[in-house]
Amino acid sequence: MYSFKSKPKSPLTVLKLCCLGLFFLCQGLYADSRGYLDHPKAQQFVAEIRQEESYPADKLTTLLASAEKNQSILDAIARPAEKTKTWAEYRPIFLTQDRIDQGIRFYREHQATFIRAEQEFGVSRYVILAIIGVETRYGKHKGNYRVVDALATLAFDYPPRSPFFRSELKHFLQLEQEAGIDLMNARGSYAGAMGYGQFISSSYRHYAVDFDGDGHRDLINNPVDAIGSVANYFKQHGWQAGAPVASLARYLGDNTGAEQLQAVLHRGPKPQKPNLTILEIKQAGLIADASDDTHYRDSDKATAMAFAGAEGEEFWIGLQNFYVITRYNHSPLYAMAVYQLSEELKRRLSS
Ligand SMILES: [Ca+2]
Repeated sequence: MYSFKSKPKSPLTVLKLCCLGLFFLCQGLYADSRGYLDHPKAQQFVAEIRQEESYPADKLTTLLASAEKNQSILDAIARPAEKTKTWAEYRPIFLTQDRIDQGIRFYREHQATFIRAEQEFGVSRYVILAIIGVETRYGKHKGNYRVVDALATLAFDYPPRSPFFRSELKHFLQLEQEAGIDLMNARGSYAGAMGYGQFISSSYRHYAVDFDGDGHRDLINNPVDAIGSVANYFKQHGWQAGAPVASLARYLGDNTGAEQLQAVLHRGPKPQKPNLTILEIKQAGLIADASDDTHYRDSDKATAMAFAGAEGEEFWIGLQNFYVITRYNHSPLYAMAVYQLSEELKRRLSS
């Protein structure tokens, strides 16, 4: 019986084996140190960058050489979308005592900044606070993936979203030059969203502000910049200062008007730009709760929405500011969670 172990090795065989081992070792080290540099799609990307942008070649090489393919990022993005949650299932994830208490502490720590952001941008400080609370629990969970790995993996190894993440990677390169902070080792979500408010690179470039005036736009380590930047994002997306966000509504009609009610109601996972007037919604039998109604004019644009709540169907009237929250994340459930958390934080902080 042939046995490799029992066969005596000649000095030449030993030398060959050593050489082979050294070869594989060197190849391993070589591959590790080249990261994404040898990936054909990354090479195309490099060629494009050299034509389009004035980005230093050596920096681009260093960055792509350091980027590593991360299978857990590909698993996360390809995970089948869970069944769309109902409002009854979604609300308890975000409207928790813990998240409210942590929000109160975070607000008190940065109260002057929140007040200044509200004054300068005209955006509710409680909405800014709720966004940061929903996104990262007030900066406690900003993500553990290296942003460069996330963007390179999704740009070069995930064809379905490749155009989007290639574009984000380009924005990231520019951002790295502009933001005035070291982003080479920045960490964020598996999709490359960064900092307290989880800004993707293009949003970071367009909406981040240096709110403490130190010359850097640091949304990752600096809560002051993060608070100002969320406020600026909302302002730039059409937030109306002092205007209401949404109201619970009651149906005053009867069964004969049910068809008319269904015709105005918006349901489902997509956001809707306010396309009805308050008057049209009233004519379909829906009226905002009495305490809120005084803020509305009949000509205000709004969306009438139905959510499957814990105690049955809830009707809501969403105004322009509700729509603006969906510019941050497209889900109406997300916007409703942010709104209700902001109201709860306001109530607690004002009492
Ligand atoms: Ca700053």
